[in-house]
Amino acid sequence: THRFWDTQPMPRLSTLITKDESSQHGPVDAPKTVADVRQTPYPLPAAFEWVSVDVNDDEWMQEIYTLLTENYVEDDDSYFRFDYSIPFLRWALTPEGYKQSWHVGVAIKGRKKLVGFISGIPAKVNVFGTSMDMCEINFLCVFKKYRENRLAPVLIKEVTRRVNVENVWQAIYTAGVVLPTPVAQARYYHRSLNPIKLVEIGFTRFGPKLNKARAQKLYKLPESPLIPGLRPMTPRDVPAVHRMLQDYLQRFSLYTEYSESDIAHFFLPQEDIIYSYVVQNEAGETTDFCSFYSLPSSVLKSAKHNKLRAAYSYYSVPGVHSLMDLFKDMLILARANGFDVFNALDIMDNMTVFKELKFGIGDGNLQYYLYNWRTEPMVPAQVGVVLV
Ligand code: YNC
Repeated sequence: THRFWDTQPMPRLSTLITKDESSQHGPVDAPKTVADVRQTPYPLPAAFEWVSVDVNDDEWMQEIYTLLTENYVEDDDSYFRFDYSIPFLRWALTPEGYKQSWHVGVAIKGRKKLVGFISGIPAKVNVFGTSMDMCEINFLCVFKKYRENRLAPVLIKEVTRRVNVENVWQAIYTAGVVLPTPVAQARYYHRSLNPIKLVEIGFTRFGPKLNKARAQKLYKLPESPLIPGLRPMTPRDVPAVHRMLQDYLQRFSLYTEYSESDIAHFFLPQEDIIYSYVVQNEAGETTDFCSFYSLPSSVLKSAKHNKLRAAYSYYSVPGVHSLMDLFKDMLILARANGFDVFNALDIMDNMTVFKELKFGIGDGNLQYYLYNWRTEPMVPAQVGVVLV
């Protein structure tokens, strides 16, 4: 049982396997209006207070960074912890129409010191043909010392309240843990770019038939991309990328409906944040698109290295070229940009490239959730959403 999650408007866990109640698509809760929403913040322990974090304030941004870099997601054996950079976090938290009130912090009273955080950004999400204004939830974190004190449910209830007062009633989020109730369960795959370092830091192990020299040869990549006309995306490409991505994403059961301003915000290249490329043919037409983002991890148990540079597959749209060829060029570009590993989920059509491009399966799943929306469970190939 889940003391908190059983009180929330989520389908019961049994629906994950049985599909029984799932022919009904719609909200789990009876519809409410803004007037029904609690007007005051939820109470906190006396030592703490709520803050709506101003991400344009460098000191507060540093606080979010410190909280996350010391306390955010680790692997099961604590070899690595995500190390989202400050510019990355700003990028992730400030699409057009973002709301400061959805960047929810718990601070020590009277001090610029965060002990908890959760964020929401607005997103238009399409689920089996129904388009909804939703909130995309990310970066839920509680300082290690204050764990297991039921602070997470308060953060979740408070962000829900602040989303509901804006007349938004659904949310999308992902998590490693299984809670009531995933709409899909995806898996990470990893492609070594710097196999020797990955072994040194405990990310991978050489199998029985692999040693340093063999691994280097196995994972060797060309110096520069192979697709003629592939180049970084520029502001002039925004309308074409918008069109390509929107057309492509419609084939999935779950996807984001991006505005043109979202496309500019989320895809224009920024070093160490987002890498996006288009293919332009000789007639000047933009035919294909691919992108990955940069999310390093702190290396916690190595004397030799303290950072893992990981590239994560974001959105790609094959056109004239195959997804295989686009992924191959992304591997080449990621390696050329100094990344150690290229990660991708088995969502969209990604599964089709993993074997030939020498990706290996990771451990642990990434669960996709919709808050207050009952729908049919999906296989990863139906999922068209990547959350950073
Ligand atoms: C989690 N990841 O099951 P029950 S992902 C949601 N997402 O509740 P306490 C989680 N709930 O089972 P702690 C969760 N992890 O009793 C745990 N829970 O019903 C549930 N880790 O609370 C848990 N970041 O405060 C239990 O636990 C209850 O002190 C226990 O805090 C949890 O960002 C946490 O993995 C995760 O910082 C904050 O362990 C802490 O352990 C931590 O006693 C490392 O909490 C970092 C980490 C999570 C990354 C993410 C997505 C979050 C989604 C939250 C749900 C959003 C709902 C939609 C809201 C908007 C609605 C509208 C409209």
